[in-house]
Amino acid sequence: MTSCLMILIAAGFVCGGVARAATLPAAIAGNSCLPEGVVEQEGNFDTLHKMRQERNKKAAEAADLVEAAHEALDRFECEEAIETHKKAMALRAEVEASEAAIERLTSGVIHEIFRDLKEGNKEVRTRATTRLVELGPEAVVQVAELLKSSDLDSDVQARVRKIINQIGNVEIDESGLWGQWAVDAEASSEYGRPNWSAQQACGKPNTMQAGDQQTAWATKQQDAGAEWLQLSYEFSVRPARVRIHETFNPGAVVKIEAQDAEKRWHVLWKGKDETRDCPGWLDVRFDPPKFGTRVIRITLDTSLVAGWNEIDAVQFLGEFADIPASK
Ligand SMILES: [Ca+2]
Ligand SMILES: [Ca+2]
Repeated sequence: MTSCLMILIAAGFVCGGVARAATLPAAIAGNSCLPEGVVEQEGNFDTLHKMRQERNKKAAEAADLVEAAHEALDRFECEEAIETHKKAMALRAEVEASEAAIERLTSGVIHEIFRDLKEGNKEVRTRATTRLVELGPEAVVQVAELLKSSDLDSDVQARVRKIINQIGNVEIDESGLWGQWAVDAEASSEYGRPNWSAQQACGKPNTMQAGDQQTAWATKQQDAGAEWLQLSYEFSVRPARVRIHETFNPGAVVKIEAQDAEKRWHVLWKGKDETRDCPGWLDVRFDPPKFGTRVIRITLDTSLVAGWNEIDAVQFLGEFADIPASK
C-alpha cells in the first residue's frame, strides 16, 4: 500500500473532486461598445452556447473520472487509478483552455444582448431575453451593470429594468432546472376575492402557517369533488418538475397538466398526493415533454381530504424551451 501511495503521489494524484463549475466571466466595463477582439455578428450566441455545453460536458466527465479513479484506488488497483486520473487531468486541462475563449465571447454576447433589450421590436427583445436567461444569473448581473452605467431614455431604461427584474425572479434548482412562480392564475371556483382567490397562488409562498389563511387559494366548497387551479408563468419551459405549497388539509392533488402551443392539455403527472406535513410540499418530477409551455393546470379531488384543501404557491420548473437559432 505504501508503494502504491508513492506512485500515486509521484503521478500527481490529488485527492478531492474536480470543480464542475467554471470560473465566471469577468465583470464587464461600463461602456456599450464591444470589447476588443470581439466581432459583432449573429451566431456569436450559438457558438457560445455550443462551447459552454461542450465545456460543461467535459467538466462533468472529468469529475466522473476522478471519482472512478478514487474507486479504483479503494480497490487497490493502482495502475487503473493512475490511468483514469491522467485522463481526468487531460480533460480538466481542456476545460481550462476553453475558459478564456468562453469568457471573451460571453463578454461580447452580453453586449449584443444589452443592445437587443433596448430595441423597440418585441421579437428582438424576446430573443435577447431568452438568451440572457440561458446564460444564467451572472450574465443578468452584468447586463444590470451595463444598464446602470448607460445613458438611456427613461422609457427604455424602465423597459430593460423590467425584463431584468422578471429574469431575477427565476430560481435554479440543484439539477439546473429553471424555477418560476406564477404570474397569473384562475380556478374552477374561489372562496373569495381577493382573499382565497386563485391569484393568492401567484408569487412566492407567503403562507407560512398551516390553517385556513386568506393568502392561499381555496375552492368555494370544501369537498365538492374535482376542482382545478390554472397557473401562468413568465417564461416558456419544457416542464420537468412542479412544487406545490399546500397549507391547509394537504393531499388532494390528483393530476398536473401542461398546455401546449395549440392549447391542448397533456398530463405531466397523475397519482397520489402523499403530502401530510402542513405547510408541506408536493414535489413531483417527470420526463420533460417535447413542447415548451407557460401554462399548467392542477386538478384536486377535494372529496379525498375533508375540509378546504388550500394551495399557497406553485413553483414550475423546466428546461428552457426555445433557444432560437440564428439565421
Ligand atoms: Ca376537501
Ligand atoms: Ca400565496
